[in-house]
Amino acid sequence: MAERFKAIALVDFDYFYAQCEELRHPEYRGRPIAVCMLTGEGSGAVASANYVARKFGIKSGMSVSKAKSLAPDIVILPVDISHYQQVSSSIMNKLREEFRAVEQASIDEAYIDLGELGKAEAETAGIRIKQIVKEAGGIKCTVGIGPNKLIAKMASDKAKPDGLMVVAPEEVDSFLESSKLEEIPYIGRKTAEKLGSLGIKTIIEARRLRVEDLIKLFGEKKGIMIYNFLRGIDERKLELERKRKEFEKFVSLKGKTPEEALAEAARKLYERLGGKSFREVGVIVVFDDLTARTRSKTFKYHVSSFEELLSSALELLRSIEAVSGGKKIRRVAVKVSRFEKKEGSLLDYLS
Ligand code: DGT
Ligand code: CA
Ligand code: CA
Repeated sequence: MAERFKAIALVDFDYFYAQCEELRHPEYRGRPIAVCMLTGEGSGAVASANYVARKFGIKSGMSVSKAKSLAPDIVILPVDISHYQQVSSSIMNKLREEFRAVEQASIDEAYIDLGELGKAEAETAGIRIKQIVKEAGGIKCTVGIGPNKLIAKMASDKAKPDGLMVVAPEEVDSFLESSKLEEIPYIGRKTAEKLGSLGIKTIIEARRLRVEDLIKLFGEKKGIMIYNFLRGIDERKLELERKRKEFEKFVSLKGKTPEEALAEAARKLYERLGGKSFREVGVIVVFDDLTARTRSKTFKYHVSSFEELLSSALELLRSIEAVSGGKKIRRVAVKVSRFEKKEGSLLDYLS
């Protein structure tokens, strides 16, 4: 039987901004898409490109004009960060519901502590993570699993897109030996070039350097980190203690009236709050065309009753409906924030 190990997963959403756009613009599917930070008259840089665009050589950071010259047929869309944030937070919330320890590392990445597992169980957990991400946000993702954050991240980078890779402890060495120096996170191109100028081109060659040599080259902190990473050693813990500043709960209508869906969202949210009192309530309404509207209200004092939460949420919903011209509603959410300062409790991050 394969040995069990403390398994860490890194889930990374594939071509995230561009995939969010593909989902709400099915008419562009199959075409090259670049989501861009536009700065003015057609200028700007690519933030995320779908895989069709990547076949033309388009990547993040490239100028829009360069992207257009490589793929004249390309669809250029502006970054709509609040939409991607919304997709991301519904997925992250679902992951937190299912797993005990989740660290959101960026808008499209989270580390998950899976506990002690054998390789086959880790694979099953990875499939489950992909399924949750698909169900919660319609998003394809890649999951890397390893004995620490470093290996999880590298495995996910290697398995992109729509992939899953598990690297068990006994496989770490061969995994690293088949990887390029610049594939180690934080080593990057510049560091790899500096090592290259010293005749060091591979991970195996770099391992011959003493920790003192690496400290001389890169300073103490980075030098030690590189020394460890070259050997697959990474002691970084998941950062779970970051206090949540707000909680939100989305519910899809699916035959319910907006009021019913909102009441359900308020109830589920209230259950997660564990009695915490709050000063701000917000409502998010997502329409059938996937545009969204948000309204919020602030109380003079902290409140903690369900009745107050529900009645203010309903009031906010009505005020949004009053200005939405009868557009059909797809999903609603209730959120609360501005909590009373108290001793941190488990509920601050277990939700
Ligand atoms: P992937 O993971 O290779 O399938 O592709 P992405 O697009 O998900 O790339 P990733 O994971 O490196 O970054 C996640 C999101 O962060 C990406 O969708 C857009 C944003 N982003 C990444 N690189 C840049 C950049 O250079 N500029 C700007 N403005 N945004 C970026
Ligand atoms: Ca990422
Ligand atoms: Ca990504």
